[in-house]
Amino acid sequence: MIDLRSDTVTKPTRAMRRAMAEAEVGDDVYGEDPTVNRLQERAAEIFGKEAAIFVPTGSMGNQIAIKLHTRPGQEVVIEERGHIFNFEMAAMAAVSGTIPRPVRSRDGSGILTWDEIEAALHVGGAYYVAPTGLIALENSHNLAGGTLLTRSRTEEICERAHERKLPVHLDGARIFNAATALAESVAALARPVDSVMFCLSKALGAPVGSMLLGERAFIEEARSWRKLLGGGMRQAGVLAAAGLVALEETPRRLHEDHANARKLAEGLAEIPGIKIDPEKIVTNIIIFDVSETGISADEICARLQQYNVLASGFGDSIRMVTHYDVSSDDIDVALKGMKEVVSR
Ligand code: TLP
Repeated sequence: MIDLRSDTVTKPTRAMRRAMAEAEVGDDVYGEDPTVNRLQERAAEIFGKEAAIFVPTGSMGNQIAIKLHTRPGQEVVIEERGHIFNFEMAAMAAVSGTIPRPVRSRDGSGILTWDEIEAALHVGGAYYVAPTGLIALENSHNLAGGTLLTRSRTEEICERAHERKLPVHLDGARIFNAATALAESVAALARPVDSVMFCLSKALGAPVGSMLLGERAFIEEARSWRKLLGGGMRQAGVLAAAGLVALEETPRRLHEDHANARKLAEGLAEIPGIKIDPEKIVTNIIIFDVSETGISADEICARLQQYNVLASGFGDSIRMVTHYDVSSDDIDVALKGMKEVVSR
């Protein structure tokens, strides 16, 4: 199967499996797992942040950050297709007592300007309006099609937010893809934000795990919330070992996934009824509208399975995501399948 549903589907590499088998472990609830500790130190070093904590999922990392930055009754300003708003259930309400203030990006890129954010803020206004507690950014932006938040835009947003004493959290589930596409370091992209979450289990290919990074005191508090939410793992070093390999080895090859995604987008653009601008595909996520094919997205995905290709339908659109278990030849197979499915 050529699995383009997500980059979460990758299987651990041989190096990861070896590292997992040989990992030195201890009880991480006591802070005694040497491999988890090494992963946390290494992530903090790479990102230039004071501290990091290993969490089971990206959702838990994001939600702990929201919990720590806000208090109940506040709003979280977020782009309307943001993962935190759309795919983490109502966790910000259930866990933190906050509600999202979704904002549309006028240019459709999913990347907000400061003016768009500012218009949605409630800071120091009428007492009967829910105050803004946090601004949540996403880089790359998943549901907008892997789009990029540049370093300068991040800096501008954070500078203005901080002038208003508002914290900024970055959902950097795929920040290594963003860094690769922008030719920036992840540290440069994350420098101005108060906290950043990134996933080891997405494009980097580890089987499980994400990291939350920020100031030391913030990460200390995050440890309590991770435990409260049921994320206090014990000999988690077996997972962290794969995460360390993912962190050290995978970033340098992400450009291959981006090239495969562009190739896929260029091929899709030639299929009648598919709407996609290949120029806009800059990382590993491709989202394209299929409404003019006369076949529903779900039906196209179901028929694609006969060609051993898996993709996900989202309304009128299909999402395909490249990763290290998808080769350039697999892209040819997927394109052939799409052409036949749509023209039948
Ligand atoms: N994204 C998944 C699905 O939930 C959509 C995927 O297949 O892309 N932030 C971003 C930007 C994400 O894309 C995801 C997962 C998360 C957070 C949550 O990570 P997990 O699944 O580890 O909780």
